[in-house]
Amino acid sequence: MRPLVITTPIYYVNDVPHIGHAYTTIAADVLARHHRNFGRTVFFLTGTDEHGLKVQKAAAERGIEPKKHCDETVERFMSLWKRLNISNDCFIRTTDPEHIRHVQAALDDLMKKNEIYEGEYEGSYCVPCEQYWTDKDLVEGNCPSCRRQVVKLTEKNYFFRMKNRLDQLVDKINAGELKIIPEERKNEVLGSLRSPHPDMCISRAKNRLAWGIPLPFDRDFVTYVWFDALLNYPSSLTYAPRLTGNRPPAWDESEVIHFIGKDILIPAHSIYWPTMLMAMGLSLPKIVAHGWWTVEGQKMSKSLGNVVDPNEVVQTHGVDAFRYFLLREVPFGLDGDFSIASMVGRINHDLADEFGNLVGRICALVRQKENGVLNLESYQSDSPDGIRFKVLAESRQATESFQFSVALTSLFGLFARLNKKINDERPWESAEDVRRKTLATCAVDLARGIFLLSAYTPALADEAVKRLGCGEWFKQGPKILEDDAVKSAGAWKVTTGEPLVKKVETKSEEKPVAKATADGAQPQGPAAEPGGIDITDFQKVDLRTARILAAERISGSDKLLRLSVVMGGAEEDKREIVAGIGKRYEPDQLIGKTVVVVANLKPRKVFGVESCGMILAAGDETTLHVLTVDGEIQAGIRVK
Ligand code: ME8
Repeated sequence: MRPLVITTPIYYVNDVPHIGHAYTTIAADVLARHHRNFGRTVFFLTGTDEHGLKVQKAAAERGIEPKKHCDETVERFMSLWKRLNISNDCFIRTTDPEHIRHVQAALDDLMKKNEIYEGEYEGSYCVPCEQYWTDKDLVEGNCPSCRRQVVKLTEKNYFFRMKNRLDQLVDKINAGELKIIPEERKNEVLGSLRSPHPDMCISRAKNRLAWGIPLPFDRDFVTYVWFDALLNYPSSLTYAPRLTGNRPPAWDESEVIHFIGKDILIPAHSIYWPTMLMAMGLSLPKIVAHGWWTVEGQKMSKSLGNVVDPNEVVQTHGVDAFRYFLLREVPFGLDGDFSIASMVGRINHDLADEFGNLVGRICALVRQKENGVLNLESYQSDSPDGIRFKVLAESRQATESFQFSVALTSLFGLFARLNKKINDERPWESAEDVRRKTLATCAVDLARGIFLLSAYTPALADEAVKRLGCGEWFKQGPKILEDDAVKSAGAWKVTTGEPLVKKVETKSEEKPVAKATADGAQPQGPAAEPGGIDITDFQKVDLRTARILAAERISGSDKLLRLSVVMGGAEEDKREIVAGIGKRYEPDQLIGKTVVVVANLKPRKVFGVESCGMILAAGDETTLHVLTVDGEIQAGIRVK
């Protein structure tokens, strides 16, 4: 069977990784682990996209070199993937010297083949933002970022001959040579290909954007970031051995699967990338585009302050609960909504009650009734619920066709059936031969389920295997799924102990929260919570540093000020907050201050102005002081 190359997008190094990035990477990891478990050679790539204007600007704001900025921010991704148990074979950064050389060699080669030509680019340019925008990006004819007027500019640039390949691309999609999954996304791509697409402009003038890969044939230009970034997929295969010591397979002899979110399917992965591959004479991949996560019904955004940091989620609920939840909750391909309450539901019901409890009760019964050693000779392979083989095969098939939630549903269906079998057959009081049959059959089938589950929740699966004492048997790999594998299973020495999966206390969430009083004002003082609140309650409040850029009085009110604050480097990090501090502060006194805001309050209208957050202050209307921070600190940093 051909080796498998599995990739994630290479994420923008400037971003703070959130559940969206974690989702794609975990899904890719599950597929990689699954195929490795079944003996297939897998090479799994992830990394960061480090060139471009945003990085250049962020570094300039910090007064450091872009590469140094990237070296610092890339750590967020590297450490998160370690923490989430991601088994990538290589981590590529587009600033790796080998990648830069690879991109330049590809450009040279395409230039020689006349796939790249010099032409004129005409576009709408925003002078303050130093950025070209397409007509469809413009907002009422203005720059979508700063809303100022754009100017029409025409300048020399280099283009990749993409247009002429589009008919061929449609044929290849229809023939299944380029696979786009799921089907609806494939149809969207075909729909988009019915409209004209111009050749791709692959250069950016260096005097405006210096932080990029210089074009080898014209040093006044750097490479367009998407052209550079997409090439990471084959380029990293060429130098992975230096990074990791692992020898990757060659592109053309592998099956390549790109996991991406639906945001970067059209045009980047479904039009630019396959036409680039065609021009380079490389084979076409499979593209799997998943849906979009929102948080408690809202789009995740820094300005709404609702970006979920996976580090915080796993700190409280554990890595495997997070991995399980993301892939179980939403059919892959569809959009999903993240909430801690739904995750807790899954932990308590699926992981603790269904799975952890099954492992725990089998081990406890074996300890009580069999002196802790499970003899497998009584395994009943012809048991009426031999349906298990069908379930295991279905689950395997679902994982391999990217239907992760279906795969988990069938596995947990098997666990539920085994729990029911124990309830029905009552091994704690049945005759010895019956009891042994029940326990051996349930334990073996549970272990087979764990084999398939291990790609999803590797640490939990390892612990369950230890408890069941079947580690040696597991070393046979997928053979254990075969009917007669029990013959070689030996005897298992079980271990009992703490529950395998601890349930999450939900009492505090069920308690009524403090209600608004009749006149709409919030009650004074903290909500009654005997014994104090839990740390998770505190973590629900997203406190961030924010810098006040502008302040003005709201006419008609003597205490309300309208503040424009910034909480990061991007335009979307700006927001407006209405604060009742006008009796104590003049607007001018506030400009430039770094304050602390509650960033995840639902926006609400105050005096006709939408207020997105609340500034923390101590004291009453006339004596109050806004909370500031000790020393210099960036805006947008979480206050803990
Ligand atoms: O686009 N829901 O990088 P990026 C689900 N550098 N997935 C999400 C998500 C959400 N709310 N938010 C982000 C780039 N993602 C380019 C890629 S590849 C050659 C270059 C995930 O940091 C999803 O996989 O913006 C999406 O496609 C990706 O992060 C975008 O990451």
